[in-house]
Amino acid sequence: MFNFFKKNSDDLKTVVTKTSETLVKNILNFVSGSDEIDELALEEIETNLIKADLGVDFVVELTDKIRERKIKPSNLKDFLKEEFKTILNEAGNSALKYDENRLNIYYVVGINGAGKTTLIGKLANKMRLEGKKVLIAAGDTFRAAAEEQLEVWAQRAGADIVRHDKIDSAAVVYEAIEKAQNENYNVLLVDTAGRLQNKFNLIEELKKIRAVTDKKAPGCLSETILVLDANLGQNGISQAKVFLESVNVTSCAMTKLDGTAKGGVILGVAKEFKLPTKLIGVGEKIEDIQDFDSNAFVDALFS
Ligand SMILES: Nc1nc2c(ncn2[C@@H]2O[C@H](COP(=O)(O)OP(=O)(O)OP(=O)(O)O)[C@@H](O)[C@H]2O)c(=O)[nH]1
Ligand SMILES: [Mg+2]
Repeated sequence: MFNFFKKNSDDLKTVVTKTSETLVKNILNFVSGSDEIDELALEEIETNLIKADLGVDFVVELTDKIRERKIKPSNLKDFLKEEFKTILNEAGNSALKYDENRLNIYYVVGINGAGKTTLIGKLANKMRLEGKKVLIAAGDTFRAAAEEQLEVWAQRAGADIVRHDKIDSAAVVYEAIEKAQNENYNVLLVDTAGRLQNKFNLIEELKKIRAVTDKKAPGCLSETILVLDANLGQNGISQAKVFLESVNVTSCAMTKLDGTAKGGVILGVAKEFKLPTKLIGVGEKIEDIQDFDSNAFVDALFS
């Protein structure tokens, strides 16, 4: 039953169907039947790759290579596949960092509505099924009803939660770390506020949480996970820049990959920020989370 999350490659193929059309199929169809890739075809390739949210710089780099190396239509598929795998692997291709001999703290950050709280619920459930003892800190003390929403997820996942209405998030995290240490939890997941109306306050709050963690549980911060909504594509990246620039983000969770044509943004994030995607959200249910496997992702795009 613990393989319940290891969706097979057919499922991943279904998830990336639309992305695959924009990113790969349209391009390959356009050049098929030609002997060479001329300027018109290159323009078409460029337009499609930009539409697929790869990021302009990366797209220009790819089309330059196609031109310089005189890639033939029959070799375009292998060329793109290789390039995509290289970019993803350069950013890193590993699971979330986890040390079984200590408490593992994960901060979950990102803009409003990206899917942070949902991801925490799914991740708590996944980790519980892996046999880990999981505590959640309700660090979003800002948005009304945020803590109730998190509590529902915690119950579903069989995880415990530390929450306090209306006190500051660093105080919640302080109390959660104390509980986690006293009661030997393996994992502490920290939900955070996503509001961007006041960037300064948001970042100050995250820095305070960080200071509390470094003092009370030095060396225990395993990952700072940036949650991005795949539907926002490149826009999501620009909105999340505030996090990339001011807190030490170590990995990305790409949510709402189900049904979007903008899944190419995973490549954009890898290219622009050398940020590995380690988790993907593929639906609204608790089991709709997968470890990201870059080779399987690229294979699914081209299958
Ligand atoms: N289809 C789909 N929907 C998702 C996924 N992840 C989250 N959602 C939906 O996205 C919406 C926002 O999710 P939340 O988890 O509340 O987002 P948040 O980042 O915590 O939002 P704030 O607390 O307001 O900053 C909810 O309706 C979720 O059901 C996913 O992988 N697929
Ligand atoms: Mg939330």
